[in-house]
Amino acid sequence: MTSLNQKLFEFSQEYIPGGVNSPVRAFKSVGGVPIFFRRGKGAYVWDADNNSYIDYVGSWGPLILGHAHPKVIKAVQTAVKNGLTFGAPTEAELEIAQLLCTLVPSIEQVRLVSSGTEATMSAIRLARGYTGRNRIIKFEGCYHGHDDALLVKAGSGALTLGCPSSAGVSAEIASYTTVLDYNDQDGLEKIFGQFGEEIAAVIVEPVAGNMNLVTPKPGFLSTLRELCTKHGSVLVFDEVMTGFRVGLKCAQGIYNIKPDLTTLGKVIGGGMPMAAFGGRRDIMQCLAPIGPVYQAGTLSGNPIAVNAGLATLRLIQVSGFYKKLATRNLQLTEGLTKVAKKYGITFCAQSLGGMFGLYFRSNIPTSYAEVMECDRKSFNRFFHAMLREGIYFAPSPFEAGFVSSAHSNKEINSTLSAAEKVFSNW
Ligand code: KE4
Repeated sequence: MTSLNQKLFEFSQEYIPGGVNSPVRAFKSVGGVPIFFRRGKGAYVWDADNNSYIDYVGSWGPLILGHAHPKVIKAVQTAVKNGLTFGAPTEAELEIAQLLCTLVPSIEQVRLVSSGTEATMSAIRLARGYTGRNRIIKFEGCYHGHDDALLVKAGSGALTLGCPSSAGVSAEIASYTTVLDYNDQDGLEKIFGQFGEEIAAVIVEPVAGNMNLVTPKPGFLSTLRELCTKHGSVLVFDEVMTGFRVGLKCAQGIYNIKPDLTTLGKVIGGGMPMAAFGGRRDIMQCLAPIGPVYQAGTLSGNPIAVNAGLATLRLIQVSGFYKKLATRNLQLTEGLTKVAKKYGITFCAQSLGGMFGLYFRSNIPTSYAEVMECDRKSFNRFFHAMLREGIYFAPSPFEAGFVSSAHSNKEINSTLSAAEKVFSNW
């Protein structure tokens, strides 16, 4: 019997390319029919056929408090009564700007936008405007949204679909983007030796989450910082995913590296369309209307999104929030690793704050090349088997996973029981 989900997907392909509004949702790499969700509450989501799942995607990172947190919902309900948008300054924008500048030490000034892509696109333009240079450095497997200059050997959906360098990006634009290997310190030193004074910016995910989870090797980020300082290049930490996900001071606080610019998104909007870029005052002062670098947005700083973000940012500051999140996350990754080992399955996992990586390989990957050695068939088999048990992981081997404060012992234990059943029948 065709499920409602299947009917909806067939129908949606009539009106939406691939039936989805973002490629990574299409289940292309895992196969099968994407799930149409109707409702979410806490750690759970329900699909169109009313099947429930424990959700480890959390809308790709924003839902650090879980779905429909009462205090976030209340903040949105209160805000909408006063109108949806003004296209003019509001006090809420000032409050969240002040809060972001307080929580993230490297951010002296910040500009709000509506998506992570807007944040990274604007940060790159700002770095080019500030330095008067064109060349940017990015890393293979890192994804920074779909701006032309950054869709070169990108991760996430681009990698999932096997088109890391998209059609439609002109060769001229791509020629200013140099791609290096993540964690390749020697490659960094070489490229700066060659082009140092031409490099406007280096943009990096300080913890990579778009080629699955890959953490920086000791020295990688500090070498980046030293070389950018030496050559007058802008160091951009793309913390759209890691911002307030890996800790209250973001990845830059964990690794104690101060970037020149930081991009944020996901968690800061609490599930609503909101992102931001910010950093050194002297760089941010180059932005219109006071500087020559133009950047704008009709719904930038939208009061509904800002209030959802403020409610979220207040709750993650509660003492012990990240300790509990990391403990829960570790319980999941250590538990999965233990069960896989019990049945002799080549599998490993790691966690950092509220994000995790699952890998069908014998040890934790530290580079794009090592991620590509993961057994994708096993991942796909695991993904669908766990889905049948009511556990929803990211539908791609090139995505990180996320736990929320709504994931309790109950959800972790249910997940590990499901994994026991799946791996025992491997
Ligand atoms: P958005 O434009 O999708 O809001 O943000 C782009 C972006 C920028 N930087 C980083 C580090 C990101 O992870 C993202 C977006 N992440 C993907 C998931 N890995 C979004 C999911 C999707 O494309 O549908």
